[in-house]
Amino acid sequence: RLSTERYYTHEEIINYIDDLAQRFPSRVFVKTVGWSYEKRVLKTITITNGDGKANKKVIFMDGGFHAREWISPAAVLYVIDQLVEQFEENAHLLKDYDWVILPLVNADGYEHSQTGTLARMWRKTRQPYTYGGQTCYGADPNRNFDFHWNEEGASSNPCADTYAGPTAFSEPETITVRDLMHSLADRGIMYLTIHSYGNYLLYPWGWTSDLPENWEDLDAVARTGAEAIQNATGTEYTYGSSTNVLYIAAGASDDYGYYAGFNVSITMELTGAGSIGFNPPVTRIDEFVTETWIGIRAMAEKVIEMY
Ligand code: 0X9
Ligand code: ZN
Repeated sequence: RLSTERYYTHEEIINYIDDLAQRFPSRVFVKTVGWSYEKRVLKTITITNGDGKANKKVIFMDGGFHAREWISPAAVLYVIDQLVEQFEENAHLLKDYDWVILPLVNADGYEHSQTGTLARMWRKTRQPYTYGGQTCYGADPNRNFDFHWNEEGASSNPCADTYAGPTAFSEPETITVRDLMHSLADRGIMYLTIHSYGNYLLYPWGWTSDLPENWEDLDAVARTGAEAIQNATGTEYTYGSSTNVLYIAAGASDDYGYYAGFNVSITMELTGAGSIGFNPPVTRIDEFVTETWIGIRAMAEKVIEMY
């Protein structure tokens, strides 16, 4: 079973999903969808109810965009654990929907951030960019998408933490997410991308303060998630459009997923306020991932009722 008592490495994450596919061959499928810059494998796990029906609607979820946000892949693994191991009680989430999950997008950055204190706060990917004789590493994967790429809230400086990259989709990791999105878009109802921290449920747009056409639906989904968490644990989540409740930042995956055709697109910024920040102690992983699952389950139930 999944351990919520420590943070997994990239290799452990891959082994964990591979093992589930071995144990539940009629319901769980693992697929190689790409490779990181440093050639780490990127795999999705698709979770179904095993009825063999093709072309169901899809919830697509990812984690680990930003290297230092360790609680994100941990929370995504917990969602996988619940959908697979607690199948009976979550069967309603898989009746008309398949879940496609990429638990760790930025595998290189994540591994780098596990190499010691100096690297702990790493955010970006690890592809080197040379600039005026100086080499800086990585682009911000959440500024690298080709929708209003490199506009507000993104940097052209390769040494900046919000570097948009030399071009849109300069990073193999974001190409992987893009291709997945396009392959799923015609069945894609909800895209969920898990970050930390700050307790936010954010929906498009993040490149403008304007709201998309079905913003009332997006608001209802985000509110449902926030209320479910508040009722269960008392933790407060703020919900609204990215630009209006957090900050403007263009070229992110949430805007791209919505633009690509997902009806609902949500960035969830998990708990970890104050001194905990990006570094929840291992003793609190369980508390945070359980709380996250409550919110995600409630949002999925709402989306299933609406779409
Ligand atoms: O800035 C980001 O990429 C996200 N926050 S984080 O602290 N995890 O880096 C927020 C992204 C919100 N979405 C858009 N601005 N489109
Ligand atoms: Zn993030």
